[in-house]
Amino acid sequence: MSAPFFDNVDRIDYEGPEAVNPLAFRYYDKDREVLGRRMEDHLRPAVCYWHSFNAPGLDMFGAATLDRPWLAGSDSREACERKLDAAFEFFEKLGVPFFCFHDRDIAPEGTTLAESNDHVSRIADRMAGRMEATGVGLLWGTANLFSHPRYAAGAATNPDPEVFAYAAAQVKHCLEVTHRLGGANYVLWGGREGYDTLLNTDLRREADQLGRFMSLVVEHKAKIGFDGVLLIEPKPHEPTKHQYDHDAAAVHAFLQQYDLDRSIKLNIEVNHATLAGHSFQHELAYAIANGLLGSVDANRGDPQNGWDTDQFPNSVEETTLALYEIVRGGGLGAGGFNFDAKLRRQSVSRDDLFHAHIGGLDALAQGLLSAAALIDNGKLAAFVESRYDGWRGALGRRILDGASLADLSDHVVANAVDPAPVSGRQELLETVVNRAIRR
Ligand code: XUL
Ligand code: CO
Repeated sequence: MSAPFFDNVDRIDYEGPEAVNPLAFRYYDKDREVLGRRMEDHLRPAVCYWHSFNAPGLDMFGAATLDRPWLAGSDSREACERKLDAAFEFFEKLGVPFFCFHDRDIAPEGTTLAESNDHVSRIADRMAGRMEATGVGLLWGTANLFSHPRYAAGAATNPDPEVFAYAAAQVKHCLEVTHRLGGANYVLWGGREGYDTLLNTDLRREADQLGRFMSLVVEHKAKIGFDGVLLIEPKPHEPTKHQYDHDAAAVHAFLQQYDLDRSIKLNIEVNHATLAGHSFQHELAYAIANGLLGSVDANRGDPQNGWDTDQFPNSVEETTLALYEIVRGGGLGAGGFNFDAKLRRQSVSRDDLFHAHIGGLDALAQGLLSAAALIDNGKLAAFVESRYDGWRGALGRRILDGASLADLSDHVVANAVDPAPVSGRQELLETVVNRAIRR
């Protein structure tokens, strides 16, 4: 079967909150100005190749369920060309500005690295043509360093240096292809960089290996003149018991330890944040507070399940809090919102891909509008500002400027200091948020 693959769907348009057409946006109106910037420029949404065009609906208990005609004979280059057609038809009809891929999503693995690289390069040539013709850009590329059995014990953190070398060679090629396609970022998810048991693991050595690997990537990026942003994507576990890039704070410490904190930023994923026991808002706030926010993988977990369910975002409260942090933090820069989200196994129809992305984009747009309302009314910011007033006063400045414990002791005794508790107003602030949410 060949294109069109989605012939029962036309271009998805914005039809407003009262629309009845399920194949239309109710809130995502890409040209609408929000706080002086187009909605599309705030969100920079991207569709991912892997969940939407590669995954056939397998799970550990059962076979493929999804209607994905382009996947027939999925190991061949011809099938990958069909997949490219399907993907670009979808990107255009949905009207998103970006997509993302792993090298192994777009082209088959060969019997040697040279053959694999050749497959990737040839598909990338076709891809460049489609990008040119449609105006759809690459938000980021990444190398799959976790599916092949050679990576079972990790890539950079593998006990075998030959595996490190193989992974380095694969990233070199994928980084160059991403550069050639004008990618805005390059992502490194440490798929199996972690351990299943400490009984066979040298933690110290593996951290140094990972630090060395990232330094090599930074060096090669400069060498080829790629001016996109390098991003590490934190995740606490799955597939390994413990992933080294556990959360934003752990990656921050790693980057500082290996002197990489000015060269690499973070790709924050919602469901990875919640797996780590954090909220999405927390991971964003941490990254922004430390100048590390790069991009976002948009999805959601299931509160009753402890794994990475990668469902499409649908909580407007969650997207509101996230966009409040992002917009106040200065925006996503070269980053965007990549839908690293997959359909449920029973959502077998091809057009379910549209319903999922329309819902996800509307949830982001509702979050953006709600965040803008919170920023406009200024209540949260004013409260936080006034809460720290004392730190702008004489005592606060003295403490930060170097008062010693003895100085502070003298101050408390001399002035009979006796601070009274002040309300943190949590419930009031939660209501401020709820009242701003655009449902
Ligand atoms: C896995 C995950 C990856 C990365 C890219 O949980 O999120 O798809 O986003 O390798
Ligand atoms: Co991801």
